[in-house]
This record gives sequence, C-alpha cells and structure tokens, in this order.
Amino acid sequence: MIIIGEKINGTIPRVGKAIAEKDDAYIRELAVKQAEAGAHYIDVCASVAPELEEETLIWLMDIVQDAVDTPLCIDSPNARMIEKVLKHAKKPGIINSVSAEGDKMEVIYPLMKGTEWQVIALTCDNKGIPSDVETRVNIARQMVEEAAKYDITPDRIHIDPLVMALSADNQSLIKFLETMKQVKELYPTIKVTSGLSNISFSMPLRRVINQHFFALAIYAGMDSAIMDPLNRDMMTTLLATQALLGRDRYCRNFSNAYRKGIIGPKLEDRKKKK
Ligand code: THG
Repeated sequence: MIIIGEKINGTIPRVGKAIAEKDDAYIRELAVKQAEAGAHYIDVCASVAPELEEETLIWLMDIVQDAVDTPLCIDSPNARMIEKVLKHAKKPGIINSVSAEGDKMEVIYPLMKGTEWQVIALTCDNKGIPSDVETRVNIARQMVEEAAKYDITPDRIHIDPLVMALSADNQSLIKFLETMKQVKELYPTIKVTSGLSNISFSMPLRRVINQHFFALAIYAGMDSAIMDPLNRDMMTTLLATQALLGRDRYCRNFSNAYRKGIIGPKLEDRKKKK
C-alpha cells in the first residue's frame, strides 16, 4: 500500500492555526512523524484564501522538503496553482489532482510530460461527481487516453473514484469496488486510490466504518490511500489485513511496526520487562 500522509492540510483546525501563525516547527513535526510512521508521500494542502495559496503552498513544501526526503503530494483544486508551485519541488512526487473538468488535463499533463511525476485523477467532469460505476469508468478511460498523448503511462495515474458517503448511498463501497475492478481490467498497471474518511460521513463511530472500509478496499486491491499514518487504529487495519492476505512474508512488516511502536501501545507506554 502506498501511503499518502494527509496531515498537512489547512482544513484541520490545528494545522490551519499553524499556517496562520507561520509555525514552521509544527508543520515540520507533522512531516517527520508521518515519514517515521511509513508515509511514502506527504500531502500538502494549504486550504487558505486564493490570494494566499501560492505563498502558503511554497512555504509548506519548503518545510517538508527540509525536514524529510519523502516526496510531496501537492494538493490543490486549482490546476494553475499546481503549475505555479511545481518548480519548488526538489523531486517528482504526486500531483493531487487532475479530473475531466474544464481544462485541468490541458494544464496538468504537459507539466508531467517527460518527468516522473505521478497524478491522482478524480473521476468527475463538468457534470460533477457521478454516482454510477459506468460513468466513473468512462471518465477514467477518458483521462487515461488523454494522458497517453503526453506519454503518461497508466502506472503513473492513481484513479480516485471519489467515494460517496455510505449514509447517502448504501451501495457506495460496492460501487467503489466495482469501479476499481473495471478500471484495472482496462489498465492492469493503473493505481486506484481513495481518501478513507468520506465513506463514514454523518455516521456514528466514523473511525470504525473507515477502518473496515479500508480492510475491504485493501482486499480488493486498492494501491494507495490518502490517510493519517499517525492513526494507529488505521495502521493496525492496514498491517493486519496485509498479513492475513498473505502479503506480508513472515508477518515481518506487522512485527516491525509493532516493535517500532507504529501499532500497539506507544513505546513510552510499554513496561520494560526483566
Ligand atoms: N481525494 C484526494 N485528495 C484529498 C481527498 C480525497 N485531499 C483532501 C482529503 N480528501 C484528504 N485529506 C484529509 C485530511 C485530513 C482529514 C481528512 C482528510 C481529517 N483529519 C483529522 C485530523 O487529522 O485531525 C482526523 C484524522 C484521523 O482519522 O485520525 O479529518 O478524498 N485525491
């Protein structure tokens, strides 16, 4: 599982505060902690007023790149903003995101041509977010075909089927799994990704729903997840599910994560034996 650490996001109140106060120590700590917990990419999302987004994103990118070697996942709904800040990345990471909306592909894909940048491609277009599988798969196909014109191969694309709240559509998980299956049949090397918290919107016990969603998505072959690697319960679901599915030789990852205190009690809370 490719872990995209989601913690550096201005929509999280404590992070919004750190951004407003230019508290680089706090952002730095979030980068280090997520990298230590196993994040393969660090998402940076400013979530500030449009006139502040460019400077904020660059500020966040600089802090993360100074703190860790983990590549960035640059998160902005504005393709032109991604175009502006991309040159501040020291190495290729993931662009979050493109979609079939407006001229997004025309802006994003040329930036990726001839590079190793990857992209998250949302299955939505000018008509919005489809709730059916067929439209999602068609949009995915359209985005992959357009990418090919820029020599961007499917293995550099993470399709995000934009999971709906289960409370709004009780077939939400089933549709997600079916979309993933069909997209992978079309493009065996493509990646499928998702955030892990939309599914439980407006339900009680959200964390439990999110964890079980994750287990089922892992079983079905989801490749990457936009998640909180500091959420120990979620990391436990990931490691336990991979081990149970025979994807963790000698359960080594599970055991190492326990030993490092990524899952189970925090190291400082474990009583020393002997
Ligand atoms: N798809 C894509 N990009 C995305 C999303 C997506 N970017 C934004 C969002 N969804 C993913 N990022 C977040 C960031 C924070 C939270 C949820 C999604 C959040 N965090 C709480 C916190 O940190 O306090 C709780 C975290 C926890 O569960 O432990 O709510 O879907 N392409």
